Amino acid sequence: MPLLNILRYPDARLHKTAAPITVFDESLKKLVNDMAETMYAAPGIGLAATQVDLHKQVIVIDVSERRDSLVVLVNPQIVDASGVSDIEEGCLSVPGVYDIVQRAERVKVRAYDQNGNPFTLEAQGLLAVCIQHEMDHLKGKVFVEHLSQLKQQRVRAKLAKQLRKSA
Ligand code: K1U
Ligand code: ZN
Repeated sequence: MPLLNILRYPDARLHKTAAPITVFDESLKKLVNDMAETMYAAPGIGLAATQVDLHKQVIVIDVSERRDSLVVLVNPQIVDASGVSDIEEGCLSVPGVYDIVQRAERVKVRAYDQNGNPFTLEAQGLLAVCIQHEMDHLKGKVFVEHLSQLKQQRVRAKLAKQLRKSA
């Protein structure tokens, strides 16, 4: 199975808003499998459908050390959030850039799995931060857009340099 192509910041398609899933069918299960495979291969701890140019509310996450605890979030909604976390983030769409973003330390999320079963997940620490990071992708927001204008300019310059080197 070929891996999905991950869009690179500042691609405008990363700013599209994802639509909710209305039909839980085989094509959704295939998308989830392909996204999980792409995330594990990258390697990453999360991936939002927006990053592979599919503008649907689908997220895969695995923050476990053994890489055996896949979390699938379809149409996720944060229903409660508390505390403050300042974990350093990275992004498969912004390679080589890491920075701290202030987010909630704990979140309660309602979502569906790939079979259409609703569930509630209470998360904290890295999982909570990753959920918020991936849900930002579904809203068309990339983590560097939480940083100061100066830092964003530096990120754009760094990525432009990377692009020139690889050309
Ligand atoms: O959204 C993405 O691009 C995935 C991103 C998720 C994320 C990382 C850190 C904090 C918040 C959200 C990544 O997975 S970046 C790569 C990464 O963090 C990692 C890769 C391999 C092993 C461990 C971590
Ligand atoms: Zn990301």
